[in-house]
Amino acid sequence: MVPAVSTTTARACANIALVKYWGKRDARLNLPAAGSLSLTLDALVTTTQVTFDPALADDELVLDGAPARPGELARTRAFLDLVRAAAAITTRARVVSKNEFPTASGLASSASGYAALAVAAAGAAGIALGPRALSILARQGSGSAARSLFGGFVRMHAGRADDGSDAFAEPLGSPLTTRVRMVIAVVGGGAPKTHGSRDAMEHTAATSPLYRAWLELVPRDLAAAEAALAAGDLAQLGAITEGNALAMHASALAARPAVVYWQPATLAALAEVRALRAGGHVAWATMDAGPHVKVLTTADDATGVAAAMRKVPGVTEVSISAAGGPATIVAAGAP
Ligand code: 2P0
Repeated sequence: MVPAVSTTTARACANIALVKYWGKRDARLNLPAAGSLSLTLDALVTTTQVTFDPALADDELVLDGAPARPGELARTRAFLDLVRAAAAITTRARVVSKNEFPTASGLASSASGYAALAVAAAGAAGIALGPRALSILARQGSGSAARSLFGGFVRMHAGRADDGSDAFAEPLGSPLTTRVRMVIAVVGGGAPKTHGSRDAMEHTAATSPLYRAWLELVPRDLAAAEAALAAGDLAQLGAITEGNALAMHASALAARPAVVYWQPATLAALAEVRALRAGGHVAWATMDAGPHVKVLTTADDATGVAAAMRKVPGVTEVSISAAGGPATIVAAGAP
């Protein structure tokens, strides 16, 4: 039994994949076609309050101070339905979510958003779920959200079960966790992305002649990245990170019609990363479903790398993140 009105607030950090998630084996349960590996980032935080309230006729969603668009509300309602089913309740909820991201970052917030929502909604509904169950729940909101339940380096398992019970993430300890930094270079002022990642990965899987090669590559990159993490070998991890992101984009570029996220400044930023490396810095690039370039580097090198990225024409904003912690409840009880 849920109390008449029940509120929980949770926070979660976004993550950037070093070995990417790009394609699904089941769209309904949102099961990834392959595993992935990410770094949770402390500078990209979503805080979400969920209030189950019997007085509500429908779910409500406020994002960054404004009522959400119908599509966003529908996706959140479907997610809350999963939580209601697990808690055996029918009460509607008010969800108030706020992103503390660098301004105009143009960065995806579905990872931190659905991780914070999973923790807050489960808490407010009164269901006690362990980290693995929360990761499975968050995955059904957004695949990358399954990883944002955890801090530091995180491994997502594709799993094999039809019901998705083995498609969850778990943290990976590494001597590199405290040493690494991610420099995020925003290209194009954070304009809305040209292709949403959900549609683009489906289109790539359906039409790209390189998609099969991508699926064959991921397990090899995952094994090598895990070995590099265990050994504390940042050069090896960086080489895998950059190669894997470019392979993901190669598969998308080969889709018909092509999925092209790159802008001229993207190429300039990637060239700067190679130049930094040639100059003796630790700097390895990765890119997601957008034109921005993220640079894996060290605490010692981060300031110099960020300064160099700021000088790249077309780069509009640069921020530095350290490894972030796990998703947590920050407040619970009556509103
Ligand atoms: C990643 N991306 O591993 C990859 C790389 C984008 C490029 O995870 O459909 O928003 O909600 O499960 O999690 C973005 O995909 O996709 C993503 P859905 P999601 O970070």
